Amino acid sequence: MNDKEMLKAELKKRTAEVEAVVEAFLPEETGHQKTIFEAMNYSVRAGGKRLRPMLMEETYRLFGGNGEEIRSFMAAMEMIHTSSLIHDDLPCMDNDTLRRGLPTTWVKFGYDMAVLAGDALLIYAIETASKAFEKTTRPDLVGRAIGILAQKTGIYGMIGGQVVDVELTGKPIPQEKLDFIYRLKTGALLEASMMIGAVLAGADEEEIALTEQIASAVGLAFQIQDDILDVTSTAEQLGKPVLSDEKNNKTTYVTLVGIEQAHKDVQEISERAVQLLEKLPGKNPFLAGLIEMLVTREK
Ligand code: GRG
Repeated sequence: MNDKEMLKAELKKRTAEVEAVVEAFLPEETGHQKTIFEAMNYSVRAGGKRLRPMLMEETYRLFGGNGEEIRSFMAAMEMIHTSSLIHDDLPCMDNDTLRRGLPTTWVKFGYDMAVLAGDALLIYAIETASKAFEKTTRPDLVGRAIGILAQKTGIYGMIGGQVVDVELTGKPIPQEKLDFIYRLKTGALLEASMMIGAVLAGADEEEIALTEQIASAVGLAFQIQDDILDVTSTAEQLGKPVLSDEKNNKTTYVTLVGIEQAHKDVQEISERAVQLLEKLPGKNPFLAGLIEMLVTREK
């Protein structure tokens, strides 16, 4: 096996391990409110790359973490990510009917239940993260990690980014605002994932700040790559070249700078991330490989 194949095989194994962790924290589907449990679990179980909990765990390991408390945060992070996807797919947002190859939550359970499933997963994520207090000798670190989780999800993080994105849909977006949207909407949860790994493993302030910078670069490169893939897959579907996200009438990085420049920027930003990663005290070759693979992914 060459390096790329080995990394892929390792990724498959680790994805299955992360899925088992997330699964362990999902609610049981019984009781009068059973429908909400079903809608939550359906959405979380629908698949996905499980990238955020994986980055969290790998960062935790890089800083020497070896406890159990990371598990509830990994599950919480995937729940928050899923809650955002459920709301993002709603008719009042992107109005998407398919996600991860399956009917979206609102199509399957109705608009009302999808709103509630997103809300439920968001708050159940905090309940889940709080379970880490039972597994730690450092409640101060768990408390700080919960703070990061909330801050990077909320108005100064993902939700803040989504607000600007929604407001500017269909309008021209200057580069500076697009950067803001990407850094918050996509970047903030990746930052939280890696920072929480570092915090729980006992990293110092300088290391936590460096980790945030690495994750921010990964987030930006990841979102630009997403835009590139949107353009190339739409072009494939339509059988003609396209330059923008024609489906959603959205300004993207590719519309602003063109596809060639977008490719170059992804390369440059991801190289910066890998260089910064090398400055951290520990080594985790899988984490470096994972970052590389994410930003060069082809679907
Ligand atoms: C209810 C918490 C909550 C939020 C509502 C809708 C909204 C606010 C925010 C939307 C945020 C959003 C959808 C950002 C896009 C981030 C992104 C690149 C998603 C795709 O991530 P992948 O590729 O997906 O990791 P998989 O399917 O692999 O998990």
